[in-house]
Amino acid sequence: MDKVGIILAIAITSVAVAFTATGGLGSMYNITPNVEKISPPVSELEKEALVVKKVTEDIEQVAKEAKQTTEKAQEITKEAVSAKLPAKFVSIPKGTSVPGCDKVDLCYDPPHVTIFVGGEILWRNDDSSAHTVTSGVVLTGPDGNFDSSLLRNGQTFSHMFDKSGEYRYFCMIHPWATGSVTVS
Ligand SMILES: [Cu+2]
Repeated sequence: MDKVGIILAIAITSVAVAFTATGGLGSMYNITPNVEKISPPVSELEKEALVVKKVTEDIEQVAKEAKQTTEKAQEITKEAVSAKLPAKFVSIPKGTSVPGCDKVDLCYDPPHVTIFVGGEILWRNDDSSAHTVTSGVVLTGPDGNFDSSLLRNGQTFSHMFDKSGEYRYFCMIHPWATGSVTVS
């Protein structure tokens, strides 16, 4: 039974009880009933007690369900918050295709990012030349953790980091361009 149902049930019960207590239509119109009442199986008081007991049980049931619903909602909220942290953004700025960005450590901007386990990084190529975001170091080459392949101007690449550690990456076309992600 829902809340409205319970309120209705209480209202109807109250009216019925009041009606019976005052002697029904007979007393309302001050007419003495000339037909003997069919003797009820239980007294009016017992009937009333049963109704009150039933309503109380219904209210307890609704309260229990409401508590369970609240707990479930809190659980879902907690899961949603931990599951979807906003991605951190890294730009590949204009000029990364020309050696020199490495001198000021701005071939990727920002070049070093720290995130939590489960965090995501989104790279976007804001340069006119094509670049890659390839995990590994120039000396030993790609390590296979992630690779954007060729990103043209305006294209993006994202990667979610499930394990803690230090991830270094570089551009396959312009090897002076390097960056890193620290996952803690
Ligand atoms: Cu490049």
